[in-house]
Amino acid sequence: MMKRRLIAVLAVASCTAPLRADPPPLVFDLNQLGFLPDSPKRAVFPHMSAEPVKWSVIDATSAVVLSGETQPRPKDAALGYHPHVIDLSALRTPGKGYRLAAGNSTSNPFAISADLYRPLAHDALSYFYHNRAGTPILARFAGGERWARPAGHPEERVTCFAGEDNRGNRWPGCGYTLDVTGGWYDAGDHGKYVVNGGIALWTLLNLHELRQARGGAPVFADGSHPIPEAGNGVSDLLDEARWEMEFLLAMQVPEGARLRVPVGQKTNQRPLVFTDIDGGGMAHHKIADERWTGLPMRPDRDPETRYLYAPSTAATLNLAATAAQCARIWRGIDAAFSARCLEAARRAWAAAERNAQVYAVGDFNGSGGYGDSDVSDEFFWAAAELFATTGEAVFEKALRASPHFAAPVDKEPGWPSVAPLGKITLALIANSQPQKQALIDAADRWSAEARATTYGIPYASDRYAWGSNSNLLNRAIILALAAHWTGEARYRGHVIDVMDYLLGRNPLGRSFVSGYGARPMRNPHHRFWAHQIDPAYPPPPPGALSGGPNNTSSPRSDEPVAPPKGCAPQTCWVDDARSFTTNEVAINWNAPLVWVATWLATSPSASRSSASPSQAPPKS
Ligand code: 9MR
Repeated sequence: MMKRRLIAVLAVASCTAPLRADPPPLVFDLNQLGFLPDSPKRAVFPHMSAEPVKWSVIDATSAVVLSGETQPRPKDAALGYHPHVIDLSALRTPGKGYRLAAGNSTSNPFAISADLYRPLAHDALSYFYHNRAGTPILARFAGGERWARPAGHPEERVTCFAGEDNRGNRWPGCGYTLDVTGGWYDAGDHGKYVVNGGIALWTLLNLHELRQARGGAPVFADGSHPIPEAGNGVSDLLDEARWEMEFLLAMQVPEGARLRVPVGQKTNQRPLVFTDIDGGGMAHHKIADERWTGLPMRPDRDPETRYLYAPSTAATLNLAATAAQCARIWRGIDAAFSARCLEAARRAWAAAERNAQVYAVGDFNGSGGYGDSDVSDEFFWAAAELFATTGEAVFEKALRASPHFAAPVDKEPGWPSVAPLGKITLALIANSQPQKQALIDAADRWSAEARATTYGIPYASDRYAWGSNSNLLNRAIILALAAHWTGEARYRGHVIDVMDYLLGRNPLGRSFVSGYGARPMRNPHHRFWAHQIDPAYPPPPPGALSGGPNNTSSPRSDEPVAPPKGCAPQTCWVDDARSFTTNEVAINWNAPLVWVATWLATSPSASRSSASPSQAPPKS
């Protein structure tokens, strides 16, 4: 890790361009896009006084269309002010150029529109095209020349890392090479990780499956979205997802391969003991650079040698789960691909059962760890997907034997905690009432949290972890599913609370999504969208989500720029490419943004209820 950060600091120090100044603060914290006509609409007005304040909404002609008084909440100790809630839900007439006014303050213009989230759904999905490895990124799909680039890592034929890691453990390598060209880059770095690829891919595929369950035409119908495969007769969402699925399949260890890996060891201790295993069917944990590169770095210029790293049980189960999901989705679309997925999923499951304790350990230089010492949830998730696809008793038995089967959903999904993904699949595909109920119960708890928080979000904890914005979105997915199953509007209201928060109703008054809102995130930690570091590089395209506030693992000693010490939890964020703990972007964070934005663009309560995001939006 250290190396990457040092190089990044040097790159910054040698750069003469001024860092882009933040736009001036807004006085109202509100969704900077605006609101859906039929949704709850709330803004927060930070104020030192506890007395209510009169407010009004004016339209584009400056006519007052709504007015009222703020609802002051008790002073928030960490923020140091009274958050005054402004409820403008009665404003329903579609239009642009509305402004909120109170005292001497006037907000930026916002819209009331049923189409509010349609462009965001597309741009958030485009994130994945932009981050494809192994193929040139073409201007006509990327929204302009500045985001075009040559293929990164176009011929990724690689073998396993052999040699010493940072702790002096000697890794033995493997006797083969794999062609793992393609897939998506994980985040700001150029690593490709099966564990994180798994949840990101599952999330996009689940969006497709939810639409199937609702009985509508596919979301992102063929030809509606700017990617090279548009027009091939398959939904563009599935085309994008397949780009990653093919990569995950390529990460599978060849049949019969013997490997020496650490078994049963959960930490990077020294010495690691290597055991000979039949690794056939497992999935390599990652393919990544041997050493960290700095910012900026166009992927085709990456000078580092890339290696496969040892397989892990968690990666193998990510492959089993997503390949099983693939098998049922592509059954009627491409039978050969579906069969290939199912065969890979079965082999991966068998390999994980045979090698149930191969944890991702090893202290390597050029990539993140994605280490997880509890794979019981990965076993549950994979069994759920295999059961939903095959209906076979062996998978049902594995499910019922899992501690996760009857457990409540006590946490939103995330790359280390995937049990909820299995529960969602069992509820949605296998129509399991108990699993549905467990998810609805979680939605109820988060709904209660929303009522208790200053900014009205379904997340009451003061702990904002690395990628906290995705934790909120992953809760929003479950809240949306609860709305789908119960028809109760309040769940949808909390989904909107999450989007309101991400797009400006937060104590920073910032939108965490590039290109969206009056004060969007501009300077992500990303090796190509590195305009802040080097003006020859592009800014982020619209639709990329920042990881968000982090007060649990930020700042790090190797982080050149970080949020101020003692920051209030929701303000521990800085729009700076050098703050990788708060302002990185990643596939597992953008995937739930696609899910939620698409759901809001197409969900039944929206007035354009049957609409799919069908027209590609104009690119900025
Ligand atoms: O998202 C990951 C977060 O949950 C971890 O706390 C963090 C530190 O291990 O790593 C994050 O994942 C990074 C990965 O290791 C490498 N690519 C960039 C990812 C996002 O920052």
